[in-house]
Amino acid sequence: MAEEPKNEPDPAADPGDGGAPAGGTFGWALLAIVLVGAAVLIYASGFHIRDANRTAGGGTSAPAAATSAIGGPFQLTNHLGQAVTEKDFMGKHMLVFFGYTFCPDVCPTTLTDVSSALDILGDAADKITPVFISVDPARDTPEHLKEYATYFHPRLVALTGTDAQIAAVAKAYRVYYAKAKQDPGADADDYLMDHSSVIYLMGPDGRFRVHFSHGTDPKTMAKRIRDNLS
Ligand SMILES: [Cu+2]
Repeated sequence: MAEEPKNEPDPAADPGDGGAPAGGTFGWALLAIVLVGAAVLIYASGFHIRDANRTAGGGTSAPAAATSAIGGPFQLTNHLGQAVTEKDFMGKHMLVFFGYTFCPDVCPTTLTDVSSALDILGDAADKITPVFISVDPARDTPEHLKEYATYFHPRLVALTGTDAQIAAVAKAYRVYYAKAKQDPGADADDYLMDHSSVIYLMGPDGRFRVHFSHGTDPKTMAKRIRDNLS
């Protein structure tokens, strides 16, 4: 009854078993491992690119860790010259966009798209306040914003403030802005602003819901907004 198979050497594990054939097998195995590794890398990088595109362009909810801190308290002045805070916008969704009225392309396009999306939403658009926050308070006075707002949407609220107030709200929304380099001979008042072009949908509680990148078509925007209305 005594069995001692465990003590027997396993022939399959014998490394001295035939040089050339074993080396060939090992070579193919190595190649397979390399190929699988490459496939994994390609897949991983492809996924990363796709994910980055989605975050940048699709209007999908961004990862909670990156977005939970978007938004917050602010003190600004609206286009009627009234002081407002984030509390004045609670109870409705805010569709927030940062820009400036002298912007030659991005801002007018975005505001047109936002207005179109609200039109597509019909009655549901009443639950949303479109908000334009200036990153160029030096030129965007309330009077100037009032005139500008009427070009786009009758309910568009345009906000400006002191340099410090604008810096604070931009930081809260993680928006970048800076005066672009001027041409050497240009007027002091003749300048462009670089700025983030993300549109944020905030909930009636003031919390971030989804964002849209510049160029999101109004239909897509309207659908995503509708999905996020509470
Ligand atoms: Cu702009």
